Amino acid sequence: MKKTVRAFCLYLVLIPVASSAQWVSVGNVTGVQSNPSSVEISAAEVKVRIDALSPRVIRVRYTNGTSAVHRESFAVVGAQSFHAPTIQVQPNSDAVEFSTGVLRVRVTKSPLRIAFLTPSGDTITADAAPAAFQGSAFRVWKQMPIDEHYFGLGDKAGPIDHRDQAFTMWNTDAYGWRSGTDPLYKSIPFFLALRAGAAYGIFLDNTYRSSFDFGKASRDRYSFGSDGGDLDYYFFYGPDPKQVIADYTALVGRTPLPPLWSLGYQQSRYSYETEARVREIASEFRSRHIPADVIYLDIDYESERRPFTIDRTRFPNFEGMVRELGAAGFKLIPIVDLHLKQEPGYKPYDEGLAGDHFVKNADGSLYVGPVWPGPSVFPDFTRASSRAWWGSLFQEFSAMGVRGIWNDMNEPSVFVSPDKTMPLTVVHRVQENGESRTTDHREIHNVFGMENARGTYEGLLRSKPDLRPFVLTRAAYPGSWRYAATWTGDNSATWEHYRLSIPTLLSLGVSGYTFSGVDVGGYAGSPTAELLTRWIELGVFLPFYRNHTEKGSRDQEPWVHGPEHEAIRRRYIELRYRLLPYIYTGMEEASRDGLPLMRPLFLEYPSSKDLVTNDREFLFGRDLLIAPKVQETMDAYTVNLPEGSWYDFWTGVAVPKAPAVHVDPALDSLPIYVRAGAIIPMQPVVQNTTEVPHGPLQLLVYPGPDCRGSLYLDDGETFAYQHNQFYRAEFTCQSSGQEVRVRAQVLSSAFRPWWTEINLIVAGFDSAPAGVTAGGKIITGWTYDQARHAVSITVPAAAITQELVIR
Ligand code: MIG
Repeated sequence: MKKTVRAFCLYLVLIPVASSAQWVSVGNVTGVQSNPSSVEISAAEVKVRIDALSPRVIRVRYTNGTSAVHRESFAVVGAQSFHAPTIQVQPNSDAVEFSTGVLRVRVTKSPLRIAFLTPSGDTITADAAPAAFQGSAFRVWKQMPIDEHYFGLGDKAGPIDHRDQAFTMWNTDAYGWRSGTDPLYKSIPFFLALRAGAAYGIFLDNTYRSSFDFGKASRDRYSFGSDGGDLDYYFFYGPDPKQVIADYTALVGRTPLPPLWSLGYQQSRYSYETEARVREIASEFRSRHIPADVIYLDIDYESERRPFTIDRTRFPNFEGMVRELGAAGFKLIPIVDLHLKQEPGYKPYDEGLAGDHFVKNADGSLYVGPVWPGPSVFPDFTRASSRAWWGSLFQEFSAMGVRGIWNDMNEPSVFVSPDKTMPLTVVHRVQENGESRTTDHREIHNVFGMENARGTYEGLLRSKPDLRPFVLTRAAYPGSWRYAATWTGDNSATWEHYRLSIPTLLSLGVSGYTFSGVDVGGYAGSPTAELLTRWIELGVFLPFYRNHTEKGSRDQEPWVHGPEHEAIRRRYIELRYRLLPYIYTGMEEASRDGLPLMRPLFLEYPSSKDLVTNDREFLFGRDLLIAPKVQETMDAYTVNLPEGSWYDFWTGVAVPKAPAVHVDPALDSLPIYVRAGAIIPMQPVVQNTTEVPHGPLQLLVYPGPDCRGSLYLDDGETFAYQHNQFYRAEFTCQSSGQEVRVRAQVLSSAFRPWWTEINLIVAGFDSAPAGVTAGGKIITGWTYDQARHAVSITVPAAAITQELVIR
């Protein structure tokens, strides 16, 4: 006991929040029990269980008297996808140790500290001090080498490298947020650490208010902890950062393949207030030939802001509007908030009350909080039966042809100060897989929005089981992407926010959130013409591409600043549609490997020291590098191209090597580079995704090392792809001297693609080639483009598997 007290004195210095209550360190190891793939270690104050889920994924759980009960996780869905290794635990006098073959886990005995090591004994990461508890709170400290960088944690707005900063996880409606505002809308307690090219990750599976400190409180240690719940974390070893994200998303789930239309351009505002206005917006897009797939309806379509109602004076023929705009290739996505007006006679309220579906106060009375409709009640989304009831409320919309729903305000946001959410004492019922219990808002707050989106997703799926649902959520916890895409809430129409789009979405991507975007153009305030144009350009390369703005701001549709800006914006939105084969293929890959479409450079080039913290540039998929101008007053700037060769996307010509690429992009030019070795599929422009592209599929071949590309296609909206109804092809190229060979392999052709011809455009020819053969036979009809250094050949779709040789 004496020792524990001494340890406590040490921690009091380290923890500024420590009040009079005592932090109790875990103490010394007193017993060890080994199992086939886990070890249970007893110490003075706790038990620690360490499970090897796979050779590179380790789960660490502490149990102490007051805090941990190890409840079922809201996030973890894929623990069974790993193969647990058999381990041999080697206890010796000062440590307990085992190896998984890929890494070693060493638990020092006096006091209990955990280290993860490489097989050769180098430290990957190690406790800097024993974990400690204070009532229901806990904290873990780990060593922080000076060259280690930290990424992830969800929608944290600021530099992608979180070093020297501290963060809180508490879902918060943060209108007016800016760089450094914390917490924000989402709580993703996962981070990836990178040092000298090697990565590991840690996911703290804890829904309570948690915090992460990467060297703000102390220079040589980082720490994480929570106010309550279990000290239960997962350690993922790379060393490839992609491996870390792949394993983490195998555990907590990945983004399902979204409907193709949800990758198109989307237009929103708070609010398009009448049916006539919605139709007008739709016909503007079509008559101006600006492609678009989705229009959003914000809260003013509702009657008295009551979810699931329609204001019939302003939307007299809502059903007809959905149908007619549907025929014109538009999906309408209504917002449906989770707060239901407390009003007898309002069906969702009456039904929910009768079914006992609402969150209650500790004394058993109904919890009522003020939001848009006035005094409101809230479905108890963690209760499976209440979630199912909520889902059933979407049947009417679904029957009208509504394919997507927007869930806002689900932090949950309540109009009370200062907390802007429910009291921590409200009672939630958790009902899952036969387990049934009650808990309070401290545990449920951070998963409330996820379970709200889940209810919506499952409801849409139940009413139209053949169609992939689309849900947009604002609040999130790990796993939310299984149900919904997300956006970063109420940003502002400023250059700062335009720039922040990049690090914020890169952080989300590293955190597992692939399908995410920002309000293009900015929500609060109104952008200048230049800012909106540049933002629409950048939006082409954000996974979720939606323009949205607040009430009272100026109109923000692509045409509002006159023909010159409109023409540029149209060209970029067209580029988005031309890139859909690449984008859709990328989302299909993400559904299988969990890697984000929008990637920080370090994900592909972990060993390039000078790229580690770069968050002005990013990769879109593996092969496109986007380097926007991020400051209004910036002149020429340097683009940091990673190792290897790169082509300029616009000119098609290889970028001269070093010293550096300087650009000063004019209003109509977003710097885009293509990795030498990429094969990018593109399609002809369409006005929306229901239109069949007219013309050949294009394959842009950029010869270089490791030359490959792939293409995935299906019907774009049903689940038939799960029964092999898809098309998949893989392409490779080989180059030597003035000779390039392109090969294709069709892996599945069960779904019949739209093209009958394929146009290959092969870059990198400084002069016209002598000839082209396909399958050994000389073909004619190819052309050489001097300016682009490119050879263009169009072949019948069926000939794609013949080897093409250009020399
Ligand atoms: O309190 O529905 O972030 O996108 O337009 C504001 C109105 C509520 C906040 C969302 C925003 C939406 C707005 N909502």
